[in-house]
Amino acid sequence: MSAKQDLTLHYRACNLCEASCGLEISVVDNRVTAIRGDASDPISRGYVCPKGVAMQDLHNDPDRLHHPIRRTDTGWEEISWDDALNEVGSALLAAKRDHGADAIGFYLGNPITHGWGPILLIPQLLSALGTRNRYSAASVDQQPQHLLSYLLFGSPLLLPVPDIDRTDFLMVVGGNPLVSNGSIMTAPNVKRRLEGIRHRGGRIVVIDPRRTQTAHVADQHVFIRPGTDIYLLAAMVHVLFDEGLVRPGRAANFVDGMDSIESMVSPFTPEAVADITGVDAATVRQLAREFAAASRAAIYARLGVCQTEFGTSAYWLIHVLNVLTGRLDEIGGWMFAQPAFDLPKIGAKTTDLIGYDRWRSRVRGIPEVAAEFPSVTLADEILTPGEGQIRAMVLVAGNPVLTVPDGRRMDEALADLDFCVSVDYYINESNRHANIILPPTAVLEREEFDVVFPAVSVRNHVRWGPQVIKPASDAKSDAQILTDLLERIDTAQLGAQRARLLARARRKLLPKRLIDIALRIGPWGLRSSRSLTLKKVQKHPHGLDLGPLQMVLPGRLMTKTKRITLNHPVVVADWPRVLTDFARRDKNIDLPPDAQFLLIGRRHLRSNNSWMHNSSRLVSGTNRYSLMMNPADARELELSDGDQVTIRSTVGTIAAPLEITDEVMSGVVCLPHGWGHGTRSNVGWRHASDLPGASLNDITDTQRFDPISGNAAVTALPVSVSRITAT
Ligand SMILES: Nc1nc2c(c(=O)[nH]1)N[C@H]1C(S)=C(S)[C@@H](COP(=O)(O)OP(=O)(O)OC[C@H]3O[C@@H](n4cnc5c(=O)[nH]c(N)nc54)[C@H](O)[C@@H]3O)O[C@H]1N2
Ligand SMILES: Nc1nc2c(c(=O)[nH]1)N[C@H]1C(S)=C(S)[C@@H](COP(=O)(O)OP(=O)(O)OC[C@H]3O[C@@H](n4cnc5c(=O)[nH]c(N)nc54)[C@H](O)[C@@H]3O)O[C@H]1N2
Ligand code: SF4
Ligand SMILES: [Mo]
Repeated sequence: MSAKQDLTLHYRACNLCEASCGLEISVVDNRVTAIRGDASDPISRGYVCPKGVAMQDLHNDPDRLHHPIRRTDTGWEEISWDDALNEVGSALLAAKRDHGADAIGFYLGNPITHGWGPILLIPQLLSALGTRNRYSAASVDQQPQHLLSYLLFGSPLLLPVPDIDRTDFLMVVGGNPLVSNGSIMTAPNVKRRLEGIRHRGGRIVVIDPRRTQTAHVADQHVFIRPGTDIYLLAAMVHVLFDEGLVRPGRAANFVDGMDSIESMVSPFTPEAVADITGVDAATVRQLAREFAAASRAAIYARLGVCQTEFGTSAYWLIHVLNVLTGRLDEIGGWMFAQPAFDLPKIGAKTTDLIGYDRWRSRVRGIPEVAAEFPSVTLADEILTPGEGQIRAMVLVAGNPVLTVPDGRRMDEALADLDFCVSVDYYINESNRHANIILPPTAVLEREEFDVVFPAVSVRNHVRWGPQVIKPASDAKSDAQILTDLLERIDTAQLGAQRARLLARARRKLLPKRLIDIALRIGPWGLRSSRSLTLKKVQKHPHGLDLGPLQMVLPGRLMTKTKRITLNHPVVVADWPRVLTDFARRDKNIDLPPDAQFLLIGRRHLRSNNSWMHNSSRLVSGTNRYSLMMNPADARELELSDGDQVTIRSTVGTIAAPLEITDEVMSGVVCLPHGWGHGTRSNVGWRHASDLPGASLNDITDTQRFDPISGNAAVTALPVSVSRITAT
């Protein structure tokens, strides 16, 4: 038989970013030979980005781990799954027995958010372990959004998205969807969707300290001084009140506390914020007026707003602007998806996600958000002796040494543990300190049902992801690894008989039976005309389109009162801090004496946080590590393009080649994170380790964070830059 006859085509969604594009995957002899966009996918319609195509490299990568490994004095050795899981179970239970449950730390990374397995199993594992020391990448990312969704709408997972397919005016603040492909906004082929706005005669405005790829396709780009969005947004709200543009519409029936916001924003006149933000007063007024006047509009913000010291209060103003102008839950506005698997409800009812500040972190007293502490204090909790000190760590799909502020200290902390287990298929900068690494199957080797991203999609949809290639017979998925570990913990804690019963129930229910039940009782289930069941969903290999977003409020609110308290006491209590900072900035004290620039981050279409740099097809050309600087600043410092420079913060110093470009505003420098694989020894991704670069998070600061949500403030980092002189 020729290879051609062996070729089979498979369809499923890409899980490398939130866009969830449909893929057409060619397989010959159980090997991926090509990946294309699936033209029949009703949501992504054939779009695919270079990462989706490069997914095959992940499956064919010789550096990928396929068997559990254990660290020994002389290096890593392969061990059996049974030995590995037994050792992990005993070590975690020993830490709990000797030091208490909080001695076990848990860090969940970003890449496995798509699958049902980790999402449904991790809460069970955490509750069996009983630890409060839970951390995730969310606290270097979107924690302000979760907290505000909990405070305003009643579930941290009830996250509104801009209805970009029907809006006439989209304001993007601190997001670069053309590169990130949309975040907390599942919108495959964002470019086509943004072009749609302009074809309808609408407008796109981008607020960003860099003229990004998204800014290039917008009608207007406004440079803003990093970290000052809160003042621009407050001034826009001020203009709405001042000019009588507050028109909440239907929301007035279920939103309380709108009037009191007027006095909160009264100091923030367009004139008062102009020097601080770098946005002149006329532009602030124009933005507010245009936003208020558009027939359908939404203001959307992401990392540039969340990753600041005022992440929660600034992002709150995004909600306020949408509510006051009548955009909440209106077509073309700020809407909620209706996922077939209703995670905002199921997650809220079956876990301890619902809540805020029920307990605080031991060392720095930072409030929990959705039962998590922020990653900015993980190293403190490992390195500070005392009751509750973390001594054993579980790392799942994460690389905190490169992705959490002050990576060097995180590195030190992980090296200091008594025990560390990682669930990951690479030896990365973090789990090189692990005692045991448990490698899961990769995406195409497992069935997948996305329980997360349909909840933040700009169009309702559902799909089942079949297994495309068969893994080795002894391979385990993330879900199987977690289940096996849970069984061992249960056996030790509950006794063999009860553990066996629990395990049997779990195996019966997960995943298919549970997904089927969730679909049947969900918004598109048996009480709707769609009558969705898992079987019906599986009949649509390209995914099932459930149509545009629908108005769901106030019915979908999960607050106790079924109303929204817009002037929420948590935000009101933070306001004096905002006012104090404003007064300080007003006196022009913006940078510490020895800093010249504010550093911002950058993402590239062919990079993905700290990983996928082992794929040679992804790490060439423009996907590179460089420090962007405005020509005027470079001239003043007498620096030339390509110069090697040092970037110094209060935390540390790293080096980078300079790239001079007027893309970044004066006073701002810009560097990507997730690089620097060659700066640490014994990492397993060999190609990535040969690449130049350093880790941006070696100079970010764990003391810079939003004290309300705990989110890391990695943007607007004060730094100084100087040429490395040859010695
Ligand atoms: N300075 C700065 N820091 C940042 C950011 C920033 O903008 N600036 N962004 C932040 C954001 S938004 C995020 S989300 C975090 C991400 O932070 P992390 O989640 O900590 O890091 P990643 O690089 O996404 O995770 C990579 C690891 O997951 C593993 N992995 C990939 N797929 C799977 C899988 O299917 N199963 C398992 N078990 N493992 C898998 C990879 O092999 C890799 O080792 O970084 C944050 N850090
Ligand atoms: N190709 C690719 N896609 C990805 C990822 C990736 O690493 N690579 N990561 C994924 C993940 S985990 C996430 S969370 C999303 C993130 O999705 P986005 O938030 O869309 O991604 P970023 O490119 O980090 O966009 C942040 C923007 O904020 C700007 N910015 C920085 N500081 C400020 C500020 O103070 N104010 C304002 N207004 N803007 C500021 C930056 O210049 C940048 O353009 O992307 C996801 N998609
Ligand atoms: S944009 Fe790229 S990485 Fe993201 S889901 Fe689509 S193909 Fe995958
Ligand atoms: Mo993220």
